[in-house]
Amino acid sequence: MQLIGGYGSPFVRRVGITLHLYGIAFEHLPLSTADQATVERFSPLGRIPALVLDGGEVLTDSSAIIDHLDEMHADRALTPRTGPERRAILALTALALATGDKYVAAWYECTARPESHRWTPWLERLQRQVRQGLCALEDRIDRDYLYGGRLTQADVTTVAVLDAIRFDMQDLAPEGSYPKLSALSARLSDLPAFARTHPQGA
Ligand SMILES: N[C@@H](CCC(=O)N[C@@H](CS)C(=O)NCC(=O)O)C(=O)O
Repeated sequence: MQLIGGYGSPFVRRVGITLHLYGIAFEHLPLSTADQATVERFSPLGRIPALVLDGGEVLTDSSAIIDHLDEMHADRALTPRTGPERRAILALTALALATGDKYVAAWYECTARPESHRWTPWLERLQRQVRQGLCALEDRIDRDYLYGGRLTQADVTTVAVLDAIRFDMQDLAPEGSYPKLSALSARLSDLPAFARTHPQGA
């Protein structure tokens, strides 16, 4: 299996963490979206992540990839297959993913668009949405985790998003903000799955 994309992307990182936690061997190709021609060999729109399965089939989009990994490793799945727990964990994961989407959009707004073409009210809306997402997630921490006092995909995705924001756009989540999410990230950063995929080492 090959995972395409660098861990600076929270979407790639959540897949990398999940692969490590499930004990699945894989090769990591830390390509950036700037490596457009190479990424497009795997992913028609040039987006990351992509996962090349052992038979050569390629999956794109972190949620589709993780759904496949969950199906293969149902005994360890970080999202239960059915029931109210599944609904709650998917809802929290969706909240973290939406926060990640808004952070990535804000980051492109600041890095890809020439300064003369930036529309400040739009950038401010994106930044406000990132903060609102992080606040909502902070409020949901219960017994050290987002759901049920144990590690789930909601925690994996939230920590991938928070760490990426802190790595790239520190002013959206300065030191000392979101104390419960920060404690979760600090605790999980000791696990090899998180340490080996940190954006700092990407
Ligand atoms: N919903 C997608 C989002 C993936 C995504 O936004 N990837 C970014 C990098 S962080 C990307 O490929 N951007 C380039 C583009 O969309 O053209 C997922 O969960 O995988």
